[in-house]
Amino acid sequence: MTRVALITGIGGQDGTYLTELLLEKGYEVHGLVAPGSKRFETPRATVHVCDLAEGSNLPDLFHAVRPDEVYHLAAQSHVRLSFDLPLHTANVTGLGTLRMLEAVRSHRDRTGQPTRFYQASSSEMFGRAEVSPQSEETPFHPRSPYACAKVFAFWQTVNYREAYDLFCANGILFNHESPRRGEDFVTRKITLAAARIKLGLQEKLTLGNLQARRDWGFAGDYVRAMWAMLQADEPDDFVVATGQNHSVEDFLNAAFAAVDLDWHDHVETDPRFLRPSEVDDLRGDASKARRVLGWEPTVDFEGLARMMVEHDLEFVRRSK
Ligand code: G4F
Repeated sequence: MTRVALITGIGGQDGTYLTELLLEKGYEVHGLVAPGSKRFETPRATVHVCDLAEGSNLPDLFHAVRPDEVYHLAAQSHVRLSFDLPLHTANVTGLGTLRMLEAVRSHRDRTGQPTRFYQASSSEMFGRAEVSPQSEETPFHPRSPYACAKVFAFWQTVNYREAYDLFCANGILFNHESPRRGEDFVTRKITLAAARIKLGLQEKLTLGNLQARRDWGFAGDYVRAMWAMLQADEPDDFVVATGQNHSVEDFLNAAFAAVDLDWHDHVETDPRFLRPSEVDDLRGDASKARRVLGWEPTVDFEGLARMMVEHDLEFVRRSK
């Protein structure tokens, strides 16, 4: 029997990598996109429109799609923006997850279909963590409206598992990047700028906090962990991370070195890009995912920066 997957946020970085992985594995893939969002075209997945800020068509969508697995990736996922739009973020990122969980529960109760649910939880939930590296045992201390909404969604996911005996798993993913990363996130902002500066199309790059440290991995690796979580014998929560962290400054070094430039000649900082409360230092301990899921990352920090810069050089040349 062909398995059916439903991916919310199918047009985003993770949604596109996950779609490719599931199609390779022979799934029938459906996706949800927000109304008015850039159309995600793929001949091999069926795309439906759904506004997770209200979710009124979710029961009909579940009835039509009958998903075996749901990957809930959609969110207002930009941390800085969540300070400007806290209510919107709470609604889409927090309550949107609850709307999905309710759809899974009522679909199971109506049809008997035991849909498995993956929640895209985030390392941002650790926020001002007092221990390093952070694991599934580390207490949360969220530092943004986005992270607070993700903590709400995390516990709702655990509660639906415990209260209704649903297969619900949280993937606590540390930062994961790729050439498909949105241009507002710091890694892609840097690699695009390095490419444009190299090609003489830009002079300066303006950033915020260069000292923040993140555990950056490759998104293509991380979607394999999402899939593995829904194939496990028991539903559970897993940290997904490389175990190494670096500062924004380290990423600048790696990206600009890949085009033989010195970032000090091109980068300036502006308080506009600072956050009212910052997460200074995150590093994940993914030993449980390695042990239980057999998951391993394949791309290291330098490899990731090089992959993104090489892509962006070509991308900028083509779009000149
Ligand atoms: O790239 P960022 O915006 O990612 P952040 O805030 O760590 O969140 C990302 O990863 C999370 C974990 O997977 C996700 F949950 C979340 O949805 C998102 O995908 O910022 C990284 C760091 C921050 O400390 C920020 O202050 O870079 C610093 N930074 C410095 N200058 C900047 C900039 N970030 C952005 N976006 N833009 C800047 O100019």
